[in-house]
Amino acid sequence: MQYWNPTYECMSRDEMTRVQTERLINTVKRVYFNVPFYRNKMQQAGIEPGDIKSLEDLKKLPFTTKQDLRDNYPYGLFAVPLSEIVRIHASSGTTGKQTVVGYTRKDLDTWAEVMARTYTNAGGSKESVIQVAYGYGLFTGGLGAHYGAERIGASVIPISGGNTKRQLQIMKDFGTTLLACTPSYALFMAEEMEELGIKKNELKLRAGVFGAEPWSESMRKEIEERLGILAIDIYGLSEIIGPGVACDCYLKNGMHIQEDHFIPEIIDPETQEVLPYGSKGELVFTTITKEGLPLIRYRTRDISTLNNEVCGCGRTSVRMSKVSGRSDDMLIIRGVNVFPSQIESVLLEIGETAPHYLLIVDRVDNLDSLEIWVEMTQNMFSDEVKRIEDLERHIKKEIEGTLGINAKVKLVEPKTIERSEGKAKRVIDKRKI
Ligand code: DLL
Repeated sequence: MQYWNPTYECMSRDEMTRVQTERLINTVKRVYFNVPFYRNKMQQAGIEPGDIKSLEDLKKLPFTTKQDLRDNYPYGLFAVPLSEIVRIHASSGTTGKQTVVGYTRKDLDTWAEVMARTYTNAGGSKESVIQVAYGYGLFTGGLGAHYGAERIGASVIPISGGNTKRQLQIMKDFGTTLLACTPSYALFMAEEMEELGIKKNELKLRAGVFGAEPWSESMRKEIEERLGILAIDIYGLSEIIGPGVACDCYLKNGMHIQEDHFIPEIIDPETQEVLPYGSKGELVFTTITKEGLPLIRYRTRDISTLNNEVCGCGRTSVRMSKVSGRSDDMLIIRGVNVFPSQIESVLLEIGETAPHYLLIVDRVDNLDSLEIWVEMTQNMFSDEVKRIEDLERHIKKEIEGTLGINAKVKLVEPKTIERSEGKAKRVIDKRKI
């Protein structure tokens, strides 16, 4: 089957505008009456729900940011009572506070629907055997990919991330046809495969849906060649629903946005002005069917461009280009979102080092690595080696406990880290993706 839901995926622009307008009007009413945060924001901007009559009016509405979610942690932006929420996920935020998202039963249904479209785009069907190697847990990757795979009737292998040898053994023995994981993990699997002497023609793998982190066209080519598959890019973020907000079709010419659920805009991140199709800028989404956590004009911080030309695959949805960067300093390390400020607050909390640090991110053997350089104080510099090593271990453990990432910590001599007169350079990203 080529489409999962042709009614919506191939809808005419006029019809889509009608659907979006009706859903937008309802969403605005719902947040105004159910979420004090939105009511206050709209009142401050002098807007009432009745002012929103068309898609053109969207730009009158104020933006929502990750900070707003943090300020209303954990449930303050939910538009339904907690008794209606059937699932909670979370993704990392600064200073240890997670961004918490909640789903009603209908939201889970919507999520499975958009993920079903994603798999269908990748050639998946009820005949597929889908290995879900995204992490299961608070991260939306695992369970999001899981329920979408069940929705299309595929046989799902909920293996989660890690244990690569076992992944490959299962892939071979269980006849996996479709792999869902981060692109860097896919490449790592390809490498392990070669090391273990498994040939790609011994596998039944046909396609992969890869996302949760930025990756380039050259990385796509490499994955496709080494695994002998079609590699589909899948985009999403927890705040909007999780994976499935947009995905490639087999033409791989921009990701189709599931516009009957999410309205995209591109803005200039500095002036916040809405930019025309084709311009590069920050992606903004408004959810128009979500019940638990509807978000109005959510600033994703992801840099992309929108294309409204009808695709050769027949889908009429607006497409987004591969994410080319971020308009903030968030890093994605092995699929975990990390803000330098989170690391800074762990260091400050421990308080035994100087307040100068540098994060060195690299990709070794197709896996991201993080090294943290922290300056010692003058006093400590003269300390014995054992005490320094103990502190390195302590910092490493704290970082792992708070952020869930494995980092190499190196205490360096005072004044090693370059000082800056303007914005401090905290990150050296050596990854070539
Ligand atoms: O990463 C959801 C997801 C899971 C998407 C599995 C795709 C596959 P968060 O943890 O909230 O959610 O992180 C969202 O990850 O704002 C982007 O910066 C980045 N991101 C997600 N998909 C892509 C992609 C999930 N295909 C943040 N390309 C987003 C580039 C991506 N960046």
